[in-house]
Amino acid sequence: MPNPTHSDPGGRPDGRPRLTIVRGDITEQDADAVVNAANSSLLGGGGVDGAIHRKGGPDILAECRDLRASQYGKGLPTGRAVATTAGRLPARWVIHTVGPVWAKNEDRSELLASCYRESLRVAGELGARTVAFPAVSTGVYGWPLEDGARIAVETVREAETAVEEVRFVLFDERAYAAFAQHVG
Ligand code: AR6
Repeated sequence: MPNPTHSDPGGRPDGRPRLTIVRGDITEQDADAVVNAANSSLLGGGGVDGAIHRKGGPDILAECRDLRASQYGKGLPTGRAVATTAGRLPARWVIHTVGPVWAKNEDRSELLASCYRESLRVAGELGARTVAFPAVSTGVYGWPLEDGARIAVETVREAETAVEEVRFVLFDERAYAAFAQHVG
């Protein structure tokens, strides 16, 4: 019988990514791909999006404009993800995903889960082995942190992907604590 550790050099016999959490800045992550909490215009904004474009430089925005012109004239739909190169960031790619805006009277959890699933799908297509995620939708888009952390971890944990490591990069202690409840 083949030894499973030989057929799975990444050490993932169950086909699930390893989950880690760190406190830090997504723009400083040494990962193959970093995920951007973008908006559907793909033209930048505040929070993670602003930081990525500021530190990554103009090439990222130029690629986003090309994507708009070629495929997403009406905007990238919520829950979807698309990749560009990463400009001056240490990563190779930026995967832009559009989280849902929190709505008190409507359950949009599936759209938030879709951001994580779709980002991992795109990462897998690119051949990325390590992917760093921010806590999508929990800033400007108002998603309650504890719930956002639960959805993020559950979704990634259930994902079948060739990605070997998923790193959640949390900007502050509160976000780190919310994710720590689910990872570990
Ligand atoms: N590294 C890691 N996490 C960060 C960083 C950083 N550099 N900066 C902020 N966070 P947000 P959203 C945390 O607002 O809620 C933009 O304008 C932050 O504390 O970046 O999905 C876009 O253009 C929060 O926990 O994304 C959209 O219009 C989390 O990252 C809109 O904001 C997400 O906060 C998207 O809103």
